[in-house]
Amino acid sequence: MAYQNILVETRGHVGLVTLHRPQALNALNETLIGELNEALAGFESNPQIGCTVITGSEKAFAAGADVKEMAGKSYIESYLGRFLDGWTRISETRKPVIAAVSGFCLGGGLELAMMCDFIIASDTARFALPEITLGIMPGAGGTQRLPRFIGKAKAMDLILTGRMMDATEAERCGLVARIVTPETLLDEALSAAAKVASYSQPIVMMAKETVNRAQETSLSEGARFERRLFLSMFATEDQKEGMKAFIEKRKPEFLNR
Ligand code: DAK
Repeated sequence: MAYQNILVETRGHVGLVTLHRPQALNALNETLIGELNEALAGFESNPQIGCTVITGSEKAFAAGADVKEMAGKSYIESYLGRFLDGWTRISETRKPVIAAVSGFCLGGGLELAMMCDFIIASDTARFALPEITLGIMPGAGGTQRLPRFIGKAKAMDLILTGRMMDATEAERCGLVARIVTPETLLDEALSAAAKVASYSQPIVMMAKETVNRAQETSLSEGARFERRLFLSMFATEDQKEGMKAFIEKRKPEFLNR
């Protein structure tokens, strides 16, 4: 499948999507989001793929939604045309997705990164939700996800001032899982993804679903959900294989069932 705004490849059991609109710092237009959804759907339905990495260029993961595409829209045109509806599908993926971020990660770019399961950043990464400077506020989950990552005080600071945060601050406050050098960013992300993909796919998917529950429910409901899925894992061959392999001091061979 030939895409205009992204590059798609597989590396072993890992899917790799590179955002590729260099002339616009990977600004996320409707076509790009549609292509990204299509690529992710392809990886979701491919049993060979266990994890996906989304990355951008060294200068920009993505500088936000495409302001030039948004600028002239009317309310009624956007509402009737379901403008920007495609964005939510990214957060509905069941297999894990890792964001590998270098350079600018702004607005919708940061919202996209936060829809991934975790962010690995290079030390050049810069994060912001600068929508306020454009006379709007974040609209792809930023006002909801950012406080869950970094707490209300810092989220308010970023959303109301529009300021940029560097990688060190982003890691310190819990937005970013790891910081690496720009040269090693892709390798680190691909090797983390390969590790995830080496485990039992259904178990990984259940673990992802369960951690995401923590964001959406009370502690007791979340723990109950965890218990149910945990016990259901004993109905899989992979649980038997994983534990048997440990006892026999060998590498497990997971069959994804
Ligand atoms: N949109 C369109 N074009 C962009 C862009 C963007 N977000 N960011 C950069 N570009 C373009 C620039 O216009 C420029 O194009 P030409 O002038 O060469 O044609 C080219 O990329 C290079 O950018 P600069 O010349 O500005 O490069 P600099 O290094 O000087 O500055 C910068 C880099 C990242 C600081 C600057 O480009 C910048 O401030 N960019 C805009 C950042 C921004 O405001 N981002 C937030 C956009 S609003 C929703 C979903 C998503 C959203 C909302 C709702 N729903 C699902 C409802 C998201 C909204 C947003 O992200």
